Amino acid sequence: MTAKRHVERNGAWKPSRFLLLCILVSSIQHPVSTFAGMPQPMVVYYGQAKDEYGLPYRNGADVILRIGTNEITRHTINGSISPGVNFTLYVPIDDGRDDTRYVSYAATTGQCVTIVVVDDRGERTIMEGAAVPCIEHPGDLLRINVTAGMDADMDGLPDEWEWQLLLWGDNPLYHTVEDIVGSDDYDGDGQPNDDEYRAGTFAFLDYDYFFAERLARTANSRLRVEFLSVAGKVYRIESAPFELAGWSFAWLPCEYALTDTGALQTGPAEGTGNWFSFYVPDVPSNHVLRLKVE
Ligand SMILES: [Ca+2]
Ligand SMILES: [Ca+2]
Ligand SMILES: [Ca+2]
Repeated sequence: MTAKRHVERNGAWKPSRFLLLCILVSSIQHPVSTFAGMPQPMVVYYGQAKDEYGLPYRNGADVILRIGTNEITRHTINGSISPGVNFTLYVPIDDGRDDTRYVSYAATTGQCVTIVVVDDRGERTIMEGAAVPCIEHPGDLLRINVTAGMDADMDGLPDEWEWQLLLWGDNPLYHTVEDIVGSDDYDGDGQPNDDEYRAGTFAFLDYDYFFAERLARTANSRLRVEFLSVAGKVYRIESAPFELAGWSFAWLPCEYALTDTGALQTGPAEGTGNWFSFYVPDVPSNHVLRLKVE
């Protein structure tokens, strides 16, 4: 018997036993709601952690996320998860309906977090500390690349990397970290300091810079583009119609394979620390290629 039929027969609404049973069962199914918050979709911080020289960690480091002094979660780096991503930090989110969390280490929206790296030299603060986003919405995926270095002169280059130029280079014009500027070309090899930092080449050696060292047609009629890669760095190859006017190119990802007969793919590839080749099929005439590193 439903509540509606009960009203029709007696003229006044009375809860039926069935309805009472439903209310009772409902309260039994969710007893936790009156004692603690409810879980919401996790927030995920992910990205690439690099050392003070801009080299992606391959192993031997933990990325830790804290709220205040409480550790919420950590990721022990063991290679890459995908090109350019070597950590994910899953943050459990509580709906914050009261002061009791559904798990003790759950966060709530509006809280801000800190990220640190622990490597073989201990705990390291990250250069991007002020850029780490706070928790705003359950289920957010938040990309943040982190660098375990210092940047006292706030030029985006780790000071440790800049000191390397001063210690190993011989350019008499530079004496302090403040003298090193990203847009300058310390070693005069044609590539600015910040490009060499990004590529992982030595910005104090004029014979070390990022370029395709070999271009060759293969037995399978593909174009082999070979370069010296840095482990963990992300590489892309793109093509565009050659336009003389304005030298503006409409770059698009280029199909490539990792061997001469391998399956074609697009998207990023991750460096190995050794010689690396893109095998590009059928480059249309009047097209140009470019090789990128992040
Ligand atoms: Ca700096
Ligand atoms: Ca240079
Ligand atoms: Ca160089």
